[in-house]
Amino acid sequence: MPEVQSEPYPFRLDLAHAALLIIDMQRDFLEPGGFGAALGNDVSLLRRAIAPTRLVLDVARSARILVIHTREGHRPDLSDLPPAKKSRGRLKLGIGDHGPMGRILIHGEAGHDIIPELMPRPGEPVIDKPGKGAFYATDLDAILRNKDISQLIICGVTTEVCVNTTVREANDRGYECLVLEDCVASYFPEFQEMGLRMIKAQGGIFGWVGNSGNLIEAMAAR
Ligand code: TIU
Repeated sequence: MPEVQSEPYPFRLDLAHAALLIIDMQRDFLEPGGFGAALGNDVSLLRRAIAPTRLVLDVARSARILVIHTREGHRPDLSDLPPAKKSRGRLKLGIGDHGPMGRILIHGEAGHDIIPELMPRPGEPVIDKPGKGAFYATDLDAILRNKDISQLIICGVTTEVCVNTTVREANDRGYECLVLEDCVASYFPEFQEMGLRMIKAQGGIFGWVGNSGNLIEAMAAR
């Protein structure tokens, strides 16, 4: 079994039972005019995760590892949007409102789509999630169990919000998570650092933290 250099100790990658999970690499978070920008954030901080994630995606596809993408978003009639989420932030431009890339975080709108650099291929499951965690109100757990997956390699945005929430949900469900630090990103440098430290502290209380180079090296050596 290839060992991926990571913290707090090497991650033993079981390729037959591993999936790559790419979280919410959507235009609404990574491009100007979307939800991330509406929250007052500089989206350029997230874009540094694109190139390394693309490399990992290519390697996973070549190795025939299951690739799963997620998107945060809501139905056009907003019936799956909790009023508390809709009102949060007292935003001028919030979820469901009309922005430069269509209605913000709404299924079918341009901004809700995954960025072109990481566009899913046919056959790669895309999980539409109404919450921050990818397990809440989705069929992700069923898909992973049906495909006998027990390990998740995690990329995506943002580190302290949807990535951390998903890693915690996955950990409680018995999955082993390897988070690639250069393939996840935050609008806040201090949350990037602390979001990763929270995962790997206390003997890897939620999982492991490595990087794209460690993973690609381990897979090449196998
Ligand atoms: N605002 C923020 O940092 N993130 C989100 O709202 N969603 C995700 O992290 N995907």
